[in-house]
Amino acid sequence: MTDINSVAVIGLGYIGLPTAAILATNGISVVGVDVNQRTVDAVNRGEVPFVEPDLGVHVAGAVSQGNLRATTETPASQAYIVAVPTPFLSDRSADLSYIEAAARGIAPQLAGGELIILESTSPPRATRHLADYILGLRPDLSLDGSNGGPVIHFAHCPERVLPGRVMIELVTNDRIVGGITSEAAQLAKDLYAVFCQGEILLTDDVTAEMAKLVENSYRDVNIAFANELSVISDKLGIDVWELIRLANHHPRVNILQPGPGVGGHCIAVDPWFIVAAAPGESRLIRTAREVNDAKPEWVVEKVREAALAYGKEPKIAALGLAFKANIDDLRESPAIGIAAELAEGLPGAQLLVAEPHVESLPRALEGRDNVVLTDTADAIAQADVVVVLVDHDEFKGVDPETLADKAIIDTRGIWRDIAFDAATAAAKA
Ligand code: SAJ
Repeated sequence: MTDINSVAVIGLGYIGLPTAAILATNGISVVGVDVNQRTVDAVNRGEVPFVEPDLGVHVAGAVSQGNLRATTETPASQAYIVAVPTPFLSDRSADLSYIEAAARGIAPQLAGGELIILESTSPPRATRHLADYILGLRPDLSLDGSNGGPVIHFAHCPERVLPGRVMIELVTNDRIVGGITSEAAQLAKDLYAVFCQGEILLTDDVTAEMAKLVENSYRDVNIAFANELSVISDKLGIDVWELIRLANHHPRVNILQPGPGVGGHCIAVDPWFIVAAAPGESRLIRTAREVNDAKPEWVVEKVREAALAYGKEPKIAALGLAFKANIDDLRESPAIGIAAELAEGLPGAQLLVAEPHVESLPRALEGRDNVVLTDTADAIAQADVVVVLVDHDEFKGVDPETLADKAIIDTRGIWRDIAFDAATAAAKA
């Protein structure tokens, strides 16, 4: 049982807002804080400023119950959850300026006894940096009472929810809670137990920070393995999807799926925080990042080869812009870079982009004479070359007959059977 009944959540983005809403619907009095007035206004109307299944119902319910409100000013509270962005800087180390800005809002409100939880994905020792920063602003406070003043508790509790399943995974996932002190870890555990039905595992702050980074690096390294296999298979003239399917019949082998590269704001970013913390030792993690980052260029080359076979003015259908299937999230999506490079680097080429989850082209593609956003059937009908960049369900349902006579570059393996049938038919003819 927690004694905390008021929480301020700093940062109302993809993680902060769901966390604020789930605490509020479980009876905690929550104030959400964001620098963006439009986000604050939307939340106060009970609305959600981005797409995430079931979040709208939670926010609307919590606001109408009176347990959730939003503001631009950090209020006094018994606990603070910091869920602000930690992008990387040009040298790929983490930019902690948003965490520091949150700390400047919290520091004047502290009276002693409060719990401050960092949820943002963070490089090793970021929680200590946050603690040092706040205690630097408030030398009357301390971690352990050693200066005779009141104590403040600091913990790291990384989020691990999958976009698209956030409201389910917030409740069902296990959580790692790392405290600078064991008392801080226990206080944070008791607070998360208000809504979390998974196991809540206690550790120290730096191990918790690394656990989050390691989870995403594990995935990055394994996707890099699949991407490397796809390039090797192409060279050897074999089907990588069949290769992986067969190898995965082994009881201890589970290879992931290749794609056009790795997107999203987590897996393509977090491994760099480990590399920055231990550059000489992070050889595999760095190489995996490089392999995945090189994949879009390889795809561009494949499309270029196919397009050049059609003469000077090829029409290319690019299917999908999102960073993964069935979502509208374009952040760090390799598909956008590939489409932009095709539009720019192939003289005379026309690009027909189909992305059923967006209504307009992103900035990297808009305003170009040779790029149009259209529907899937039209893009395919007009194209000489079709490149699949995202495995949206809509693309899986395409009529194979509409693909006859087109060159197909399927980076997600969704049309394996179509390609196989076409090859069989050609062999029989
Ligand atoms: N991808 C592949 N092949 C695969 C699996 C994924 O190419 O076999 C690509 C996807 O197409 C996408 C990228 O990887 O471009 C990332 O997609 P994802 O679904 O694997 O992960 P994210 O980025 O949506 O969410 C991850 C999750 N982390 C792990 O699964 C270890 C999530 O649990 C984290 O909370 C989230 O990062 C985060 O916020 O850190």
